[in-house]
Amino acid sequence: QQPSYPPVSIFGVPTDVGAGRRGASMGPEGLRVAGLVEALLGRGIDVVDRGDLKGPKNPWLGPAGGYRHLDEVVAWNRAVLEASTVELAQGRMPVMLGGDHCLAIGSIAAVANHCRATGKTLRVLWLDAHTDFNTSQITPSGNVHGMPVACLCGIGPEPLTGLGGHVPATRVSEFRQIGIRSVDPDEKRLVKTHGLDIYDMRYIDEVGMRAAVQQALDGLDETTHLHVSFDVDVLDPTIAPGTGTPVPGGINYREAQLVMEMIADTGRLGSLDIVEVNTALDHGNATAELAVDLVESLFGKSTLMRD
Ligand code: HAR
Ligand code: MN
Ligand code: MN
Ligand code: MN
Repeated sequence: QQPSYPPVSIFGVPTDVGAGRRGASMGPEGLRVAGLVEALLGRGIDVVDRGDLKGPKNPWLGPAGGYRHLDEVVAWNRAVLEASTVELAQGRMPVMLGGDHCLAIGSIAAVANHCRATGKTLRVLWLDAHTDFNTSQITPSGNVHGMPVACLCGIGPEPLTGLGGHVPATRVSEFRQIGIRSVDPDEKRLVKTHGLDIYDMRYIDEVGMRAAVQQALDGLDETTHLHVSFDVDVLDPTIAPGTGTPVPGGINYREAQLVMEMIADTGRLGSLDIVEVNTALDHGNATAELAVDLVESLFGKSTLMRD
């Protein structure tokens, strides 16, 4: 039985203000060139590409008060929040094309507000090499793309923690993180203190991706809004080289397909970020093309059985 999907609205968020390397700002166009819209149309999805959101350019400065480009990060996230809020209110599925992962502050704050307004339960599946739970006190870089989960959980600067008007925007218990293999020393302490539910690479090696994803998706029901935040650096750099902070030992092609297929089977996907595609670092457009292939699976394409 194929799950049905709400109509999809795609936005480009061409920014790298939260990142430590330039080039994620070209990610939206890389994903379009790789055929994202056509792939969704091919899945029978009602999809509209609403074009790129607008925001400030990257001033490329060092950290100030523990953050790089905080004002610019806030401005981009306001745009993401507003666009997502409008789409969710219309019963549509916002898909945000990054751009760096700081955009998840806006996209998930919008989804959390939507859940509060409609009585839905939020589950965030965070697919990433990194926990993105840094703060200005402990960040090794000042890059805000290493902080979105902390900000959403109320730990961070007021313009970001309060972006959607409700602090904290989300509870730690609403997150499940898969593919983690790079956590900074103080960040490690913080995620343990807060009890973040993490399925790291060692766990995936030991129990397998199927069991890990089953556990991460446990407890979903018809009231659940599932948000997937897909940082392409969750993938092994040998198959996804086009990203700013590659970490060896990531998930392989079949593991990635399985995650996406298992999410599709739940029928609960309500919103999506595809982030950290850096076309300046890619081999051709391979990383965007792989992301599109995986998104097809996320929208129900499978080899034999179900489509
Ligand atoms: N933990 C490092 C830092 O905070 C690297 C964070 C990298 N984050 C992303 N998104 N690429 O996951 O600087
Ligand atoms: Mn990330
Ligand atoms: Mn990452
Ligand atoms: Mn596929």
